[in-house]
Amino acid sequence: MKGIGGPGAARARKGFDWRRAVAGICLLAAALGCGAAQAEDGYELWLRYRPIEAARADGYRAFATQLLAGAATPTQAATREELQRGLRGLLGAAPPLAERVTRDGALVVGTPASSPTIAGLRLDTEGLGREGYLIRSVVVDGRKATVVAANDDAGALYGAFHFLRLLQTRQPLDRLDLREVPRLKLRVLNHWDNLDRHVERGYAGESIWDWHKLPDWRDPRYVDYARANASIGINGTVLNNVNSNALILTPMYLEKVKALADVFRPYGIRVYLSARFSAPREIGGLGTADPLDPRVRAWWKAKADEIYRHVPDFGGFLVKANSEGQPGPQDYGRSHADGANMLADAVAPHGGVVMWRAFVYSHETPDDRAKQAYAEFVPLDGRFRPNVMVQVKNGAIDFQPREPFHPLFGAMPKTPLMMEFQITKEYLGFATHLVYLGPLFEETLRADTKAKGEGSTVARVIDGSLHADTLQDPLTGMAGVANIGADRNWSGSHFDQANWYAYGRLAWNPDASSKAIAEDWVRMTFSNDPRFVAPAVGMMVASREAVVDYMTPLGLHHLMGRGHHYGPGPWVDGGPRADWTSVYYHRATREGIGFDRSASGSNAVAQYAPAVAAEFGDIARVPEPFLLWFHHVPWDHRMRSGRTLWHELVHRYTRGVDEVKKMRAAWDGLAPYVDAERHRQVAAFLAIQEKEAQWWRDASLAYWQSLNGRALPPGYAPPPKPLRYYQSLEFPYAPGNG
Ligand code: BDP
Repeated sequence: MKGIGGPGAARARKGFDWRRAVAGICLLAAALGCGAAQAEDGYELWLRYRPIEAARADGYRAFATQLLAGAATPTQAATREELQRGLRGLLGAAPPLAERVTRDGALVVGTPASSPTIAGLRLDTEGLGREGYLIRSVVVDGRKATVVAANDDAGALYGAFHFLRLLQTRQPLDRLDLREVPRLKLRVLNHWDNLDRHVERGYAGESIWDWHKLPDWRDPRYVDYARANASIGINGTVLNNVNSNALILTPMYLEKVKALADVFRPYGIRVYLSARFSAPREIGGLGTADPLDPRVRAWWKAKADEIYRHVPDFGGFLVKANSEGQPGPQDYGRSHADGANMLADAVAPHGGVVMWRAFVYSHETPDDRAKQAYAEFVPLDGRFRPNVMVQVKNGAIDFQPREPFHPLFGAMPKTPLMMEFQITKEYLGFATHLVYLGPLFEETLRADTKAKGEGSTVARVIDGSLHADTLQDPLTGMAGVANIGADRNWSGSHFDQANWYAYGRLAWNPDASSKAIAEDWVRMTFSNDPRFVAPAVGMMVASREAVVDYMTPLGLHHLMGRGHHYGPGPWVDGGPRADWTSVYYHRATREGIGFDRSASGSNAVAQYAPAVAAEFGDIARVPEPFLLWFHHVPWDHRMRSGRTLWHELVHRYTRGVDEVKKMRAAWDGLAPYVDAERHRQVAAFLAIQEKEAQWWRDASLAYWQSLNGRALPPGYAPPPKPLRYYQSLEFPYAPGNG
């Protein structure tokens, strides 16, 4: 590769015997089989610092002949340690530590305060903030060097991970001139982890937080968790489920929370908690949780003070209120703003924030569920304290394989809105389906709300730039519902690690390309061999459309099994509430299918900006992927392909299954480039995915046929079993259920 072995490399090769010596030791170790025995169980994630192939390694060593990096603070120490670990793994040895640049090829990492060399370079660090960084090829005292510079230790840590990524993905290191500043301030994971270690919608084993043994036993895994997050810029973590338990706020648990916060702090990660709104009653001995009651306000203030005594940099609260049976301010006739502001006032003196969720829909409201968050929150625009963010799911229903963007984006110009994505695949096949979520995240972020004309993307809503005139220097952020558990491979499957990774990278830069991110991840996690990279990225990029096709094509949604959401259940009806059934969402009859949200139906389209509403509300103009989301359509409706709607549905279900077959074949061909252990598990999971994709197709088609009485178009295999077979399947112990 151009650049790696430049003139500097040749010079460096002449001078330094330590590298040769180390290379020799490595070769010997490899010959003796050391290292080869290491299990590839996925634990190392994308921080898998395997030796760079010999032909290139020398070129890279020329850019790491010395390491200048301080260790005066815990973050600096963590940064230095990561660089040493990474370079040792990648190059066979960590470069010697130095105080001054005395050779070509030094790596200098730090801030003007931590490094006299960096101070002397007088780099333009203005505008980098606390977390941004520069990576640059420079000359120090006449010698070539690479500098990773920031204003603050946190920025230098992020820059160090980026530098390692350049090696991991085999990028050239000469003439570096990189400048990175995160676009969003809060980049947080939401763990839906309960105190009994059950993870709601978790498919990777039990919670990684071993509450029982904390605070005395701090599992070393917590450090690896922090490293992985820091490597992708995640700077916050909400430890407990939004369906919260007030016990987390009791002194015993706050000791445990403190222990975790202490582990994460060097990695720039703040801890947040989900607060149960009724805590003043449940653990505070008060008779009420009314947010306007002075005793309640005083209780939360004292509770916040207590938390900050344990965790001085506590991030703040996440709250699910008056949603799906959770307590909230409406229990006392107060608004969401009253509730959020009360908590915001309690944490404000300490610099804390409140992330108040907009995922609300009420038992009492008979209106289209898709409309309810907008109806409740838009009237409150401008009524929240500046340290409140309203956290909005990407779509108006619930993390479906495909949803149009949530109509709240663009509709609250005076309130900071935070994106909430679901990384765990509750509705996308749990851990066994290979579905790369990068394209889903990207599609939402790039969607144009048209709130202020063309180009008013969701990304610009959440980064604050769209509403800069009505919101000065607002909080900005993104939340991802974590897919992390105690499984050895963290995420339940090897490829689900990519969803955690992509989430972090997009939270850092919401305009990044999900395909480019997939490529980085593949190179770091598996192999840089081009014969592997292109097909693996191809599988990932195609996988999202495949799952939409075999589960919920053309805008269908919420058709999965009741409660656990595993497998197809388009026939689900009855039960406690209509909007927890499938028939509520698809409305299929003998004549047609789909939810009419146009002006002739629920008119949910009117919640979008006029230009978007006109498009979504017109059956002739609506993008076909959203057809049945917004319209009730006759089975004979003519699609853009020329097929009837019924034919098109059959075609898409079948295409989805075929795509999974292609993914399987592609993966089989990749065996030579992957260790057997990971290859085998991915292959087995793909086989499960194919079986389940087929099941989704067959069960769905059998059900639609029972309503429309139509045969399949010629050339399509009929479902092999009768509908009643698919309806008879039950999964009382499917994982992750509430
Ligand atoms: C739904 C989940 C449920 C969560 C809820 C939420 O099924 O387990 O509690 O969202 O986001 O997706 O609060």
